[in-house]
Amino acid sequence: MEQGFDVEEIRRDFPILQTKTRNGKPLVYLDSAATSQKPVQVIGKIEEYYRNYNANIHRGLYEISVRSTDEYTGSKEKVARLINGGSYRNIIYCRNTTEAINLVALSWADQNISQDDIVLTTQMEHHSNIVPWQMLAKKKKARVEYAGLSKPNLSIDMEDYKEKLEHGPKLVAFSHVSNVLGTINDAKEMARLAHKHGAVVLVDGAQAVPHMKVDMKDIGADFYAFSSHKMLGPAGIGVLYGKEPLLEGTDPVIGGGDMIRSVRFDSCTWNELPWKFEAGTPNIEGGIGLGAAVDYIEKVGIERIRRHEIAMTKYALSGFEEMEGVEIYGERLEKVNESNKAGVISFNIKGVHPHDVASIFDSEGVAIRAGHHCAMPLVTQVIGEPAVARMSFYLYNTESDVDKAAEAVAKVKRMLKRG
Ligand code: C6P
Repeated sequence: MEQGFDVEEIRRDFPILQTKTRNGKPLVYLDSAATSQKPVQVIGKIEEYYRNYNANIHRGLYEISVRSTDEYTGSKEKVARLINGGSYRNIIYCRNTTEAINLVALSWADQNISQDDIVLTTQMEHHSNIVPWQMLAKKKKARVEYAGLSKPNLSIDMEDYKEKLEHGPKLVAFSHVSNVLGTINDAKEMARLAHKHGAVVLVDGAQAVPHMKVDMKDIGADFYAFSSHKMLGPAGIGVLYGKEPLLEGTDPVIGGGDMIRSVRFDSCTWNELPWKFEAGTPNIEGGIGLGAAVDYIEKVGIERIRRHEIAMTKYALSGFEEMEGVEIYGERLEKVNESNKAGVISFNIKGVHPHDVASIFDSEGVAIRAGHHCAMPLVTQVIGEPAVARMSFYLYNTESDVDKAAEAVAKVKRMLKRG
């Protein structure tokens, strides 16, 4: 493996990876696209907060409140640094990617999109980048359009994307990395083209930031959303990055404590960025835990994580593509490279429902996800299956994990394969 990247040493930081499943098998965790495991450094940071400086932020002049405020704001500085996204002022904390996208839908989009306007998205989106736009379109009598995918590799059909841009969308919203196919989209080029047509650009980076170098200045997105729980941090905290002029020009949608500068009986004024979008007491330990997750990722090195995952992905594809009766969706091994495929592989075993596949994997201690992966239009209408099985990798996975998955496929075939 990569020089300076000792997976065994990394695995020792993740207590859950030392555990066994109920039938005594070592846990093989291949579902990091759903949520990642957490290292002791993150768990410990949250405990440190509760043990030593648990206090509300922005509200106390006493020592532990100043400390919690500093740690919380400091975590935003770390997030901003990780994504080259300016400062804490550009980083709004919400619950997750879903809430971050909905925040844009309910604020900027609600305030700027009107009847007959178009929101352009793609056919590979997670529901959280489809449903908010459908809801908005219904309310505003606007329209949602979808850029199609090219076959057979199911990457975004750039010709179709360009053609749909000619319709003049007000907002273009697409995922950086597909949670089903692992496809890495050329976010920079897609944002450049959208901007050329005068659209505002939102990128769903839920599957990108945990796994690869993501640079806001380079990509140029106006809004970018991701979740802490997929990047070694705690659940219940997510990030909306926004460019300052857009955030400044947008009114908040949730009113209450901390989001105001002054309140009178007849009016109020907003607090400065990012606080005007964070009404009420936030998820303080979540923010602080996310900061520790960023520290961990930076210590290992995001480029090294990427190289480890692409090696794992190629290793898995080389085995799975050879298996009789196994169909894989997305880019094939011969075309896979560091810039087009993340560590996500969806597949089906001919004649077997993916839920049965996942159950048999589970009996071997191998955790994978099966279903529509909250991307129902992609799975049912584009791939044309009711569900798919999916394995996904992170920095703590090994070739031995992939071997266990391959053994589980053999077991599925022995037990269930019909025809
Ligand atoms: N995908 C998966 O198993 P939340 O749940 O808000 O943290 O993230 C939503 C989300 C948005 N976009 C993409 C591309 C995603 O992959 C996800 C979450 C998980 O694939 C849970 S459904």
